[in-house]
Amino acid sequence: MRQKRIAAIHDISGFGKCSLTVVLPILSAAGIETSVMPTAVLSTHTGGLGKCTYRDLTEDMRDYAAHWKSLNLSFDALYTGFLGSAEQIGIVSDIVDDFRTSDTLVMVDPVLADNGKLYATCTPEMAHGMKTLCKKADLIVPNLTEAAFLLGEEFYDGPYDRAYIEGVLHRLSDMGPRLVVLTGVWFSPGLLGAAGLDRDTGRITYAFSPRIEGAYHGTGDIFGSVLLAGLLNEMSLRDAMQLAVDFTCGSIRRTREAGTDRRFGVNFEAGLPRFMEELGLFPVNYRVAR
Ligand code: PXL
Repeated sequence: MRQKRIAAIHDISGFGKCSLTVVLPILSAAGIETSVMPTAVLSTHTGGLGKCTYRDLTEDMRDYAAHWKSLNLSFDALYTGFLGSAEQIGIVSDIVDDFRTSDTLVMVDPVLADNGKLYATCTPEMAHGMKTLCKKADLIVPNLTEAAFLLGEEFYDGPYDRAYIEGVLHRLSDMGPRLVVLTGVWFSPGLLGAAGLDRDTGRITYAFSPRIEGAYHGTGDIFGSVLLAGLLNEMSLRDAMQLAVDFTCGSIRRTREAGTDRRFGVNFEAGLPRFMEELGLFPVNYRVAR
């Protein structure tokens, strides 16, 4: 089997386990060659660890992509996440146009906000620009706060009902993406998970696992990486969603049991052997060339 290759366009936050420091290990463990285009370099994420350094790499990105283009590189997926400036949205949009083929899965995680609030570095201009990027995507993976920003609707905290969630899925898909996976979905207090719409089949599916209290950093990036790993390993949308929900929930459970500071990110590393086994890659069927 040919090894798949993706380009991951996210920031590097040195400490705190989110963006490229989780995307890269998870996709590599899934046997996927992962090229990275850092959008910014920070000492930590922006979620409550004090004043972080912030090196915006907007100026490098066009040349970076032009170099890749000169090497004739092709990608099975382009996976974008946290962007460092409003200008980067247009640059990433051009990169999508340059590298997309009929076989490329363009996955946009519109990293903007959580729990009803924009992240510290995200401006309303970025929220607006992110809409245009989402229009180009095959798959978007917003949480419910991001969905509200994209749709220009009021965010409200759950519990949600199916009519609301399914309406949001359809309204987001009407913007352009064929596949929409919404995170942070709950109908009753004990279960938390994701809802997905495949517009080609019209099917809506759900994946849940037991809710563990508390907001942990980087879990959206972990969810997105596992989802993409599942899809590129030929799983159905539903199975990839369940894999991603279970992996994320396991990472949070381990971290809560260890009593780790929530801002430090979650222990996803201990879940990697089982994850590889579920993808059929470990221990006996390692399909990627040894
Ligand atoms: O996980 C999303 C994310 C990515 N990158 C940076 C962040 C955050 C969320 O706070 O601050 C720098």
